Amino acid sequence: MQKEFKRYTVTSALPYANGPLHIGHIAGAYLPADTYVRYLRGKGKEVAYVCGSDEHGAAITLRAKKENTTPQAIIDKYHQINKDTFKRFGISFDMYHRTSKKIHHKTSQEFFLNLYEKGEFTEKESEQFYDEEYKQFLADRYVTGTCPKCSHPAAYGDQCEKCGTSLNATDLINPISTLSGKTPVLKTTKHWYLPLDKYQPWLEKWLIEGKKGEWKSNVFGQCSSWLKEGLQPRAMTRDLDWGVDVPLPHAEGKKLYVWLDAPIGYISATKDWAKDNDKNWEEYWKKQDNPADDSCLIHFIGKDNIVFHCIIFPAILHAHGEYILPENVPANEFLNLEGEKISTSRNWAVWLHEYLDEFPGKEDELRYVLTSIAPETKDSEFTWKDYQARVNNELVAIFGNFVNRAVVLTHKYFGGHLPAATLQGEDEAVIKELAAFPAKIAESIEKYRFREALAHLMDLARLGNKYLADTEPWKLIKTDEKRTATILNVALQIAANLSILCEPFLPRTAEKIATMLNMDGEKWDEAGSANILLAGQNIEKPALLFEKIEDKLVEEQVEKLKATEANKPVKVEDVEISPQKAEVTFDDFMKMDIRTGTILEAEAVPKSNKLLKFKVDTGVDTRTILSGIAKHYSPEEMIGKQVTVLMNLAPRAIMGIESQGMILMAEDHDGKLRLIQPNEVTQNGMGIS
Ligand code: B3M
Ligand code: ZN
Repeated sequence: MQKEFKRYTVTSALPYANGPLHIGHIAGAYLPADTYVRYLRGKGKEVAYVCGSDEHGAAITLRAKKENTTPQAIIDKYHQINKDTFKRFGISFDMYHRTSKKIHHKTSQEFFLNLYEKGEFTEKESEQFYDEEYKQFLADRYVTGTCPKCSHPAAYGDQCEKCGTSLNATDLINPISTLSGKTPVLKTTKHWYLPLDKYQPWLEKWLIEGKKGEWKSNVFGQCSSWLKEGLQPRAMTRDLDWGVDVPLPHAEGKKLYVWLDAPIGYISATKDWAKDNDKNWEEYWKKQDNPADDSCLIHFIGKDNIVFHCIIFPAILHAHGEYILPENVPANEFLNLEGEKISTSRNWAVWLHEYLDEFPGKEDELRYVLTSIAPETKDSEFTWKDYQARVNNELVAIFGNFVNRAVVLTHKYFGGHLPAATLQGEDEAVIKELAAFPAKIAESIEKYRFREALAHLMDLARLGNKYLADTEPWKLIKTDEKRTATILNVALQIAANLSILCEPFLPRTAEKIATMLNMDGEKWDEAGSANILLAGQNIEKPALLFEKIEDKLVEEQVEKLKATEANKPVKVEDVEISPQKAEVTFDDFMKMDIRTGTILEAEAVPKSNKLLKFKVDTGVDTRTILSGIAKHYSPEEMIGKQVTVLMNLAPRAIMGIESQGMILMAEDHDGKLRLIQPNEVTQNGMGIS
């Protein structure tokens, strides 16, 4: 059962001001939130929808280093770009704040002091990684290494983005400094820790008992697995020169952990919004005397932020005591692009500001497609072909076509005045169906099922189209003007409903229809009725809602994507390149027996979609080797290829077959495998060193 709230505090993850926004960001944390708050506002609820730039942390300082400039220059540049881009796209934040603002520094310091004075932190000296060359302690993104949980080789010092686990830097295996590329040393330093282990029982009760069946299963599942493993204390301070100062004496050079200050950024943003809008920020964040007056707090985020919003920030809010806790955290999974992961460093992305420049006036088309394919329960994929198909076959052919026909025919037969209706059975049946739509769409939105909600909306347009197709007013006009009048009245009432109900999803389209139909600013609760428009009122000339997307336009986009990727030199500091592994000695290396060999036979391994089985002539013998490359090479194309073989790898059985060595491959950062072959064909069994 959905609880009723009169006031909502809705947040979208604060994007780091270290780069522009791409469609993956938008589909994850912004578009669903915007849809949700537009719906709430349509329902007449009080809403504060806040967001802003996250301007602290290694994401900013490392970017500044890469662009050879200052953190301040980076945040100023990207804050402005992202703020403008959101606005152009129609994301309707009440406040787009920034964490560099004074009020934010003050708010997060007060929060820290509140917990400090209550004795909630544990002060502890411990050994932390230190880069001797850069004379800097390393935590978070300053250090990468192998994840102790899932063995991902490029986990960060605070989190593994592959398995989502939150880490302490010293948990990493084979740590490497992002600054110097060297193995860090350990050095003693003092920090203030939040004893998450102490909050574990409380979190279990609040989250596991309280949110089961209510939160999305992808979110709940991640949280319960972390809780099962047991939470560890987590440092809330860092040795850095960029961020919010730790507000304690003798804490020079110490800053608040970015994941402490950033979520408090939601509160700072609300304070600034309230100040300018004659509101009381505390109503939006603090527990009220009567719990029924509490606000409903909802965090929209991407899946990599789950631990911070579902475990750490709630623990902080709870430790403070005066604050409400999130009702829900409807995190989305990731959006892929044209078969590959979106990658900022490789420029494999559709940048929102570029889309807006290149597809002027087509904001709603992108909103439509991104909501239709939203990664709500699992990763999903954007392709330009699919974008084109959805716009052409759904928005143009169904939605736009229906509204356009109703308006055009009204002009043609009734001079642009809404004709009066005399309802019959078939009209009443359609009106009855219409009446069910607002609740159906609302229910899906309230469950954060935006794809489903949008599908219902399209069904309403389909209903309108079917009604016109069944009644054929263009034929009827010749014999029965009165009946035609009724049909166009009902059709335009459906169009008016579409305007109200599509507003959360397609705000510009909603406005266009409302203008065409001379609507009166009707809101959600007025939808479902066939009496929105009044007989006799003016209907404006038809304005085209959507245009067909031509092949050329999407082909150009695919070309652009491929071209930028091919031209892009791979940079070592790009985060997706796994860092250098721990040093080995010459003797270690010489232990490996690597030789040239030729594939004699190749076949797929039954029941495996990864493995190929090879017979390899290694110059010394013919042996069986299994290799997990079936997704990258077919057995046929492997036969006759000369390869490089690690000969003395201990044999091991995979799916009941013994593999006696390893064929060497290069793996790019997206997991594509390529054979390592000698430059020219040589004998088999040649040693490689
Ligand atoms: N700045 C976004 C990210 O992890 C991060 C979100 C903060 S929300 C308080 O990419
Ligand atoms: Zn991991």
